[in-house]
Amino acid sequence: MDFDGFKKHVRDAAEKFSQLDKNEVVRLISHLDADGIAASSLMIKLLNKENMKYSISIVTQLKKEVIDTLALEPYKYFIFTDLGSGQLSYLKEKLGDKKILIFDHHEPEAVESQNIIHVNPHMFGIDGSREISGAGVVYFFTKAVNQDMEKFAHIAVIGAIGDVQEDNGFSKLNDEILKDAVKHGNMKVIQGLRIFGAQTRPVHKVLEYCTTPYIPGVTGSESGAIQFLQQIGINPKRGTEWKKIVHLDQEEMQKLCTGIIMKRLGEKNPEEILGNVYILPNEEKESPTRDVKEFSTLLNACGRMNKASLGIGACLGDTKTKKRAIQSLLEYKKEIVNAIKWYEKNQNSKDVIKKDGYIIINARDKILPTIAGTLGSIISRSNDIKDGTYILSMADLLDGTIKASLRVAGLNQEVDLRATIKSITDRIEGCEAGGHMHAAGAMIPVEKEQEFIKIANEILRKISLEENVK
Ligand SMILES: [Mn+2]
Repeated sequence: MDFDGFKKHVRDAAEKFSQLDKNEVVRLISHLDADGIAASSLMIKLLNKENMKYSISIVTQLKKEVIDTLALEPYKYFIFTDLGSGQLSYLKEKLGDKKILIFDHHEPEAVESQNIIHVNPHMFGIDGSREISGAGVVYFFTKAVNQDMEKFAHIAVIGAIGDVQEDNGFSKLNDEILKDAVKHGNMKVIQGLRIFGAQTRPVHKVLEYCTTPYIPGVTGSESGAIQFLQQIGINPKRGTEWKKIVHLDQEEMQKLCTGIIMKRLGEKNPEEILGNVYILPNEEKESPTRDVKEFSTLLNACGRMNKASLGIGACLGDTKTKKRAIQSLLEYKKEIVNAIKWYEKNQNSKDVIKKDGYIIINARDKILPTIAGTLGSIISRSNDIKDGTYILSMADLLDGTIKASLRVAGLNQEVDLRATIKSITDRIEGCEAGGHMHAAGAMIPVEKEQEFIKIANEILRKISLEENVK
């Protein structure tokens, strides 16, 4: 891993950026997830500082059609953040006469990119899936242009956590960013319970929903969680209200940590639940923007509710926008509840194929396409689903394509979901597959819907039969 080479490359890119004509409007395109929103926020901050104007779009995927549309636009400068490296050749083909800047951490396409300012850790043997996020790449670049950007390092940490790059600490590049954030007083790392929702959810709910790590007898059971709290001597309520983790005093916190570890004694690393917790100390207490993990969830929700701009505003610290972003988090949760209700009501209809070993759900326009994967994940965690069951969920996008997501039930399943969904899409023309081992997805032209379901049926049946034999 050539960290020095990467840094030098970043400085070169900054140098070239400084030579751009400040009177040109920059066209900025970023990815829809938390990291992409964080990345674009940092870029916007820099463009503001440099007195440059911009026009921004946030997209789920940099599909060919998106690039085709961009090619028709009058802009001279195009900046891509948290995406673009995988589309180098098509970008060159369509936007070849424009100035292109790409700041990404996804595996790049293996083509020459001389005319493109392309910054990607993979070019220096640095693993972009673990070592640095899209927001992190943008952070190093913006800091090289303007040292003052160091004050916004915490935004890059939110991006890295959104992309699940934290594993009870960070590796080199992300760690450097974290140190900058701490130095400027915008982030605090404390030792505590590494479970989601400490600032915002009742303690018993946090425990009930805690799947990583798993707490035997508590995870998945509300009554189990309440009983557990009573057993270890914690009153789950204060007055008429449920207590949150942030309400616990030191003694209660100690009881809770010990209690969870005791419950987990039979598991691999019973103490895994303790460790680094990342706090944004300048954010209000009990707000979903105080805990970095919750903040990244907030950004994700904004993106999925088609309100990425609110997420950007929240990153940039605009108080009013932050309130609206939190509002869309609530709407997002409502959409998820609606999706679950739809599934429960329709699970025996023709829209759901339920077989031994797999479930195929075609929600069409009944659920938000951006939460099809989330619905699949929730179903995969429900108690009445056997471990190893595949869940394929589909919903219609507005542009004549269908978004499909593949998940599998049970923790530690040794499966490669990306390979599985690819084996389906490879047999159908015009389909694109993506994702990784534990969560994968595909885009299918609407006219191939039935063909996709038929082949998915075949392949998932075959895989589940093979796994039953093992
Ligand atoms: Mn990313």
